[in-house]
Amino acid sequence: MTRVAIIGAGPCGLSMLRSFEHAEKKGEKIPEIVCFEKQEDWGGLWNYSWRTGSDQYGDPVPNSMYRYLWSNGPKECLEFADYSFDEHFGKPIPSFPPREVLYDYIIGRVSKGNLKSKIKFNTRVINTIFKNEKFEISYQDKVNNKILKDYFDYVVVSTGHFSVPFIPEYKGMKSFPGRIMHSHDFRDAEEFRDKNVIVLGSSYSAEDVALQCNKYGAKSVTIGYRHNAMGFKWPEGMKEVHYLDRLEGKKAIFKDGTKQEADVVILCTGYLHHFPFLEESLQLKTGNRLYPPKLYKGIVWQDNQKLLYLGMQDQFHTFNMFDCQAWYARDIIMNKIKLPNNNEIEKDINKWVAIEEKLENPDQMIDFQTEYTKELHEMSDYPKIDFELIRKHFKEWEHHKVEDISTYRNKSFSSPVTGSVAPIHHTPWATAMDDSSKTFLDK
Ligand code: FAD
Ligand code: NA7
Repeated sequence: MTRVAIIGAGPCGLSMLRSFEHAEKKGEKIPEIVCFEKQEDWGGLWNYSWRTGSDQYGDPVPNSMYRYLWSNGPKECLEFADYSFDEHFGKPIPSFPPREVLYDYIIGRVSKGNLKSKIKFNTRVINTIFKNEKFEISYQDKVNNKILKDYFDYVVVSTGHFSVPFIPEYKGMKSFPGRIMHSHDFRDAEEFRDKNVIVLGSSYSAEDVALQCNKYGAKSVTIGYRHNAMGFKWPEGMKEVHYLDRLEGKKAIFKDGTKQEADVVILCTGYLHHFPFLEESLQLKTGNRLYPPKLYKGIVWQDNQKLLYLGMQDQFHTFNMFDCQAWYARDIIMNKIKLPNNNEIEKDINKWVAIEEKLENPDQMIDFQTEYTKELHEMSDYPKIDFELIRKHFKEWEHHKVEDISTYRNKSFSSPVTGSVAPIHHTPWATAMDDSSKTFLDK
């Protein structure tokens, strides 16, 4: 019998498990599946952990999410086609839920069957080699500190790529008397109340960590961008300046001449695609981009087509794109989709990469990833979902952010699955301090 290893039980790994469950429910014979998850529970980044550094077994903590994290895009854009928000919550809910609410939704979909029994928790894959037409996986049972081996026909890598921080060094860091940290270790903005906070970076983490610090009472927040300013209309107490030149004592000195008193520097400088658990010839090597090279349809490893990667792209689309990828990967594994020859594979990858390299603005990037997801969607029996509506929502959301970065989370969108319109949340995001499910779902 075909044996499949899934590495990671975050949203992508769970999409993979769910795709097989769908096929099984239709009466199809599915392969034997073993999912390895190094944490003690499922949900990936959405399974919040207070821990930073390493866990009780000495294993690096993968979690990068923090308290008070609210969805950074409309929930309607990530909705599962086979499990709507209305179905899970029994009523329409607002468009930008906090982490705990989204976690509940992700887990709700997979909790009903027996998928959990396919996952080995507290189990870290430490090495994967391909020999004699099989993958040999070595893994550590963390609780008993035992190293074991198993053999598989296919491997699905769904370990995410926002867990291993990229940490640059700036002049003066060694003697800076305050705290220097990466957003990977950021857990609670309350810590920075009344502090002068420097945030470096110009992407999602910089934007959200800076806003969080401002919202929870930082004295000042100064964002230092390297290439392109985010350029939002920042609320009082925040500013965006050009690139940190150096730290001198407690002063942060920027290339544009700005000097700012600093208590803490938070590096929102992104993450590494890091796969130390794969032999080198199997490792995807890429930065955070919309079409990493060497992946056919963004999934199939060009040099060994029995190795499949999920969710390795930079992401506008998330959960339903992961689903489309998983359904496609499942159909390759189950021989329902035949891969073309190597030339065709090469040509297809090059085509997507060439388009991706010419993208200039968020609207074009949204179009690109929507086209990619739609193409995948058409190749499997993933249920109906309105990706045109999602495209429209993403563009509207981008424009809301430009209008006012403090209010975009107060808006409402309609479901691409059920058509229902989200109610406006009872409290505007800027003054909603309590992010518990209970408070969010109240009324
Ligand atoms: P992950 O969620 O990272 O899950 C990977 C899993 O693999 C983890 O459980 C990990 O323990 C496991 N694993 C890793 N290595 C091994 C190993 N060697 N052996 C066994 N198991 C292993 N997306 C949104 O849609 N909306 C948001 O608002 C949003 N906010 C975000 C905020 C932050 C701070 C970050 C970092 C990301 C955010 N994202 C958001 C994107 C997020 O990456 C995706 O939503 C999603 O979590 C990706 O799922 P994944 O399964 O690919 O990876
Ligand atoms: P991203 O989106 O990969 O962005 C990384 C940012 O880091 C980007 O703005 C880079 O700016 C910046 N960067 C990288 N190196 C440096 C240095 N040396 N100095 C200053 N700035 C630097 O990662 P995020 O953490 O923001 O987002 C990850 C996920 O979290 C995302 O999907 C969200 O859903 C939440 P550059 O443009 O290269 O100058």
